[in-house]
Amino acid sequence: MTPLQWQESPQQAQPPGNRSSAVGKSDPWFAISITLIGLIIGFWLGRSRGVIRPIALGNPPTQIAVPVPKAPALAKARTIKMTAALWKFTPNVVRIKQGEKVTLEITGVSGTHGLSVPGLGINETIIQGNTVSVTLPTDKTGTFDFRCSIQCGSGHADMKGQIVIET
Ligand SMILES: [Cu+2]
Repeated sequence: MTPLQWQESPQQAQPPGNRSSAVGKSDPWFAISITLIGLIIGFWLGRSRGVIRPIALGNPPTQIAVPVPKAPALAKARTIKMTAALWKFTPNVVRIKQGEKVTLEITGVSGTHGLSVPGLGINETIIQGNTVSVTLPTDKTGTFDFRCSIQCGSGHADMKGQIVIET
């Protein structure tokens, strides 16, 4: 047949109103079905790609310990300067706290001396013009005598003092 002979089929000829009312009855169910299918597919895809994860019941998260900050006074290192001269250590009494980080800096002013602290395992030689640094162990408390350990002349026996470590 020729294009001119073409006729609308009865269904196509129906007025739009009739058609929409016929489809309108099934519309809510169709929408609900599509929505449900969409949700199921979406959920399944999410699970399979790890986007949705089941709630972990057995394994608590790994705990990472945060270091406990020390008291500021103890955490900060302290340097105590001392001089060794003929014939005295200055200062000759050093007071520090248990656990404190202390470096003793001894400078030789005159003569050659030795700083010996038997109770703390320290014995250093201090030559005139030089500076020696010693880290003091502060884990135990007490009064630790020190003395010059090198024969330095007539006042050698006077060269003594104490390191006092307090709680
Ligand atoms: Cu001496």
